[in-house]
Amino acid sequence: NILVLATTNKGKLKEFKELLKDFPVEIRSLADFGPIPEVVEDGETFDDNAYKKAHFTAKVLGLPCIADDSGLAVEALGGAPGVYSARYAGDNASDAENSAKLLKEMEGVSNRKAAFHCVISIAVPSGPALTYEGTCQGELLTAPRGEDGFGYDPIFYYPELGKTFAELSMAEKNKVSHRGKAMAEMAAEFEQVLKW
Ligand code: ITT
Repeated sequence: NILVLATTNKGKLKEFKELLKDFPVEIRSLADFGPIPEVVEDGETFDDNAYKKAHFTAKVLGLPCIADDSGLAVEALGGAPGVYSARYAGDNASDAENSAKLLKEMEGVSNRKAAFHCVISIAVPSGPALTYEGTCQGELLTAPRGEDGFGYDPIFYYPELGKTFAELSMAEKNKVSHRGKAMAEMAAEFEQVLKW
């Protein structure tokens, strides 16, 4: 059973490899294939984009694919950056630039509530797809803390553990994160996934 991880995000890739390590599948990443056309991520929801990425890549490669669309929704900003999290500070913005822009937008704002969202979609070349989701509530700090993780992890404080996501090991983060929760849902149905 080959399963392709259809993501170009190295942080996600690492977490998925760890989350899937005990599953009866042979993991491949996009780097194992030649260049493939880029997916247009123009959906308005995490669901739309996750499905698009998984469905398109499964068709192109002729293999079952798993894709993740995720992002950070900040309450005081009406849910922004949301589906635009990867390019909040511009099309080729770095993680640090995106976080810096968010901290600037949040200067002087006292409601710091934020939630990570993740939708995972698994698609097979013939078309059908299954989706799973997870969310994780936290608070935005005013300055980054910690070295691990990726994206907005250094400014996302997780009160239950008293640390930012960048101060957690990957195993600790996977236990509580939006992605970990979505994967736990998928794990519960993995028999069904494998029947494809
Ligand atoms: P792929 O589409 O190739 O998977 P991407 O980075 O473009 O890669 P998204 O469109 O789903 O993926 O954007 C998700 C962004 O949300 C990501 O770039 C981070 O900035 C942020 N994000 C998602 N999950 C995160 C996490 O666990 N920790 C920190 N930031 C996260």
